[in-house]
Amino acid sequence: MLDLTGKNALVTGIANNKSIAWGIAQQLHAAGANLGITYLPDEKGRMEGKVNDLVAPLNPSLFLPCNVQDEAQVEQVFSTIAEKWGKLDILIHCLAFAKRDDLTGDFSATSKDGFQLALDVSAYSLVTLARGAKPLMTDGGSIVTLTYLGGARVVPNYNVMGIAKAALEMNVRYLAAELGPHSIRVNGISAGPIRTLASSAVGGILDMIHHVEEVAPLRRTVTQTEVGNTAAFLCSDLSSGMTGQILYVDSGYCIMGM
Ligand code: 0WE
Repeated sequence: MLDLTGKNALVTGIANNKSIAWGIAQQLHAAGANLGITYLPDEKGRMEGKVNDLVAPLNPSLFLPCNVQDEAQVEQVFSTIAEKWGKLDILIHCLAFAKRDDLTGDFSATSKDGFQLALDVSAYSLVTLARGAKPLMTDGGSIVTLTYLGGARVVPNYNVMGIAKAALEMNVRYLAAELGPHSIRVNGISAGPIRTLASSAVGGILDMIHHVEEVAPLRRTVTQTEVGNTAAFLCSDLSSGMTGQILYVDSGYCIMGM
């Protein structure tokens, strides 16, 4: 059975109870993992309070600020893990950001700073976190990131995020090749569209969801829990032979041509 008891898992990307990272954290907890949670700090500490209240039932043994654009904060996260846990087994990367203006209109209008911001937060951050995790994954480990079909095919308006996800998916493969000899596996989950804080800010997300409900083989969208269960599988020994893969958890949508 799927058993993560005795495993230390760091989960990034929880913003609220709709976050995919929240679905993952709950399933890792249900499988017995010991959790560390990071949140994106803001000036007023509102995010810290909200996320802290949300995750309290999962009894995280670490709760830390982590803005991936600030390498000093990332170093602080891993030095705390080294001190408090001694080793890390699981790293969940569920982070993305692009400017709203860059998620609509002409892709060719994407500015250099908008492009760099999206790739920095959404793709380079996996490299930063993997570098920090590597020396702590002394018993081997599993790194899981979240991607989307728009990184492999053209999805209207996904624009610069598509390029960021393409880079992220290639990061998965290069990291898997480097870390495999250390028994660290790196995989991605390509989730179908889900209503979250990020996706709800995007115009037309409801139309996309209705489209999936009409054409995907399962005739419905996927849930945060389903993505969480796949993440738990990728973190467990049940997937011990898999690395460098992108798993589609999308009701089968991506197999369709029409
Ligand atoms: O990866 C994502 C969300 C990415 C995202 C969303 C936002 C909205 C608010 C990144 N940055 C921002 N920045 C903001 O200011 N998804 C897979 C969800 C998503 O986003 C889309 C989608 C889908 C699906 C954007 C356009 C078209 C489809």
